[in-house]
Amino acid sequence: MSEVQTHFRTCNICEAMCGLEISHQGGAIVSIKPDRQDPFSRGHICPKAVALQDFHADPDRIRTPLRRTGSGWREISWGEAYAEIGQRVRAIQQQYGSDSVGTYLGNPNAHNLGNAVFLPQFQKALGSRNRYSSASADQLPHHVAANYMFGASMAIAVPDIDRTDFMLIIGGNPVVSNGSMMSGAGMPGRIKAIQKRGGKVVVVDPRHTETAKIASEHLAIRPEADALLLFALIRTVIEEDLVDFGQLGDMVDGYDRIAAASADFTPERVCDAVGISAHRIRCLGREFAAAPSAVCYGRMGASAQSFGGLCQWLTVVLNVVTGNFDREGGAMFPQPAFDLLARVQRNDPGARPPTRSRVRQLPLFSGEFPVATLADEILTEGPGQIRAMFTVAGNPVLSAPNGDRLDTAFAQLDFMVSVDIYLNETTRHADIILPATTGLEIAHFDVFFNSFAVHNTAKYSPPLFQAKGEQRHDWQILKGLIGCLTGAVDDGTTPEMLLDAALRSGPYKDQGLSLTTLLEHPHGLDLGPLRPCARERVRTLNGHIQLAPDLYLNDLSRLNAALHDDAADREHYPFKLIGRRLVWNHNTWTQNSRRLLKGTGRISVQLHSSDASRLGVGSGQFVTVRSRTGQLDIEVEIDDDMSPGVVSIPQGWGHHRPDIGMRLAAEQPGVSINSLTDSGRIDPLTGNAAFNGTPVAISAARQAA
Ligand SMILES: Nc1nc2c(c(=O)[nH]1)N[C@H]1C(S)=C(S)[C@@H](COP(=O)(O)OP(=O)(O)OC[C@H]3O[C@@H](n4cnc5c(=O)[nH]c(N)nc54)[C@H](O)[C@@H]3O)O[C@H]1N2
Ligand SMILES: Nc1nc2c(c(=O)[nH]1)N[C@H]1C(S)=C(S)[C@@H](COP(=O)(O)OP(=O)(O)OC[C@H]3O[C@@H](n4cnc5c(=O)[nH]c(N)nc54)[C@H](O)[C@@H]3O)O[C@H]1N2
Ligand code: SF4
Ligand SMILES: [Mo]
Repeated sequence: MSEVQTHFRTCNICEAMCGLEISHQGGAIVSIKPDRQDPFSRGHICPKAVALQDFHADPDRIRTPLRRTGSGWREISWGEAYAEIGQRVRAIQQQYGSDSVGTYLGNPNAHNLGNAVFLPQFQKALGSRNRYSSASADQLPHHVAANYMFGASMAIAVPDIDRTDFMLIIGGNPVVSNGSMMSGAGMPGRIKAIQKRGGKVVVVDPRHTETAKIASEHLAIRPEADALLLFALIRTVIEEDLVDFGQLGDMVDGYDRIAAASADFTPERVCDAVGISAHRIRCLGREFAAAPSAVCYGRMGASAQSFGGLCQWLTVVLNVVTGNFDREGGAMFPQPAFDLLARVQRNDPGARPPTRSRVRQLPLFSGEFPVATLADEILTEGPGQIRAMFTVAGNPVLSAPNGDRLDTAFAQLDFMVSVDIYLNETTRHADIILPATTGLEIAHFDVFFNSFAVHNTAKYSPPLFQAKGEQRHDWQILKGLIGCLTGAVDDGTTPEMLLDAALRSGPYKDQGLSLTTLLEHPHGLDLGPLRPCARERVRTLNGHIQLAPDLYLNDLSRLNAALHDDAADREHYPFKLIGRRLVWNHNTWTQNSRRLLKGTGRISVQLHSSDASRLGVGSGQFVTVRSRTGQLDIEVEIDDDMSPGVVSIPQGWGHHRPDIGMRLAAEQPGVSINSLTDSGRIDPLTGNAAFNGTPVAISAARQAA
């Protein structure tokens, strides 16, 4: 019997970047524990990390390239796969143009070093402007605000959570999600620490969430009213003479336009629509401005909604006008070792209006169109129609708004290729599925999430296990695809080479940081707390923060209209649907692990007891939930954590289709919230999906439990 060995690595599942200490013996896992010496995660993990071994050993993982046949799937060689892909894709592009082949990139790409560095080359080789990703179902409004206000979409300021005295969390549930656009492990401890040092945490959320339960105060807001609240807070700060730019006084443009625009959104005017009293809003504005340091942070509830763009813009404005931007305890720019801003030139993003999509004229940001219009681009005939697709690490049939329509659209494509680890709701439509490695089988360095991290660190983890069967690394597959599309010969570049080059030219080059240094520090390297650096990182033409870009001011008439309830909508769809995340699953793909499935419990619609009694339904009973575009049956869970009139369904579920290859997941399929969400509901400013606030009707269902 071989000896027990120890391996240190970073968990690649979510943004928290937890350090793991893995004991293994003879190719089998003995234990997966937190790495207490990891300078970033400091001994934190969640239940999902332990499941990394399940994904590695999972017999349902795809191990060989698969070709769809009339009756099922046939294993093929890589040579055969690439030959067919090259020939079919080139033929389609020749006949219908480069844009006739679309791409969709899902969330795991952001956690994968090889994909981060080789996807741009793949996109270039394909040469299509029809690019889509999960970003437009998620954090796109953050990037648009960063681009228009700071000149670079990756210039994201994050809460300095470990030093702040006042944290205002709008539409985020870090106790369950482990933090997002605010990467940092052990969020519950960090939130409690704010209160222990005499500070305050206020959570604004229509649900009394797990985070609200450990916060100092919870304000139950009406769904999608956050931009109104934010404006009223800013208005309070202005009216009560509390504006203070701190160290940034000479680098802020547009304040007068903010002052003028905010006049329409006083606490007294917005309070009914927001559902929080004018008095409470004013007090909150004063408290925020008076705190020694404070930070406002908005996440999915404030992004994936009809005013996501305005919310993320106003969040920055509130931080700036109270002197809480680029200072300790406020919102700060991380300085990652692999610096994605390194090559961004000074520019003026507002100089030209964004390119628009073919069918719905939705904006192109960061080189992508909104996923909410992907089905339209496939189903609507005419020049420029998408006829073939590549999906890489994405499952939009379950994750995109009105995923059922995308299910129909994918079925009609001439050709589709998926790079994935499972045969699932999306990849089942592919003609060819290419099997990727993941988790314990890959090298890891977080290119993206170190750019959103609450503390600067760097860590590289080599693969622990070899790929099984014919599996290849995503980056090797991408290189193979580039080869078959262009005929280019592989130049031998590896992700490690590109990482090393980035480290050697990055912000820590003077300290001699390189891949070699990281290899010498298997627990990771501490690069220090966040420090003020806006003057180095802002990329606008004059180097100033742009507080009032036209893009946002032009959207304010829409916000004004939101002060009045849509009575017609309310009559047919009396409830507002919001999403929720569960501790034991990550989006749609971790459900094929027995231990995670067991921990999950029931997939239910949560509703307030007053709503349940009005509907005459009890916990455990099934109801039919209907939206303008879909319906589903789901079990009721009466829960007074919900605001009356607001109901919640978890995201990431619905593995019920008989022809998927995730056999465990199919045992407890749940339903997909995105059978209800409407791809017509977007934030028109950014094109981001507006999942939250979807109007729904509920009635008792016939189906038995
Ligand atoms: N209603 C509603 N919808 C939502 C959300 C919500 O809150 N509410 N949240 C949205 C958010 S924030 C996100 S990020 C999106 C996620 O949307 P997606 O990214 O489309 O969904 P995932 O479940 O993350 O899909 C991951 C896919 O990658 C595969 N995979 C996993 N690891 C690897 C790997 O290493 N390599 C490869 N090649 N494939 C891999 C999985 O099998 C799966 O097919 O969902 C969005 N959808
Ligand atoms: N366990 C687990 N962790 C995850 C994931 C997972 O699937 N499972 N997914 C990961 C991903 S991809 C992401 S992007 C992050 C997301 O991280 P978070 O944004 O922290 O997670 P969510 O649970 O989506 O939190 C959104 C919150 O917004 C609230 N909300 C809904 N509508 C509104 C509204 O109109 N206004 C306000 N103020 N609040 C509203 C919801 O009640 C919810 O509490 O989580 C990551 N972490
Ligand atoms: S919190 Fe995220 S990174 Fe940490 S162990 Fe859990 S899934 Fe992995
Ligand atoms: Mo996400």
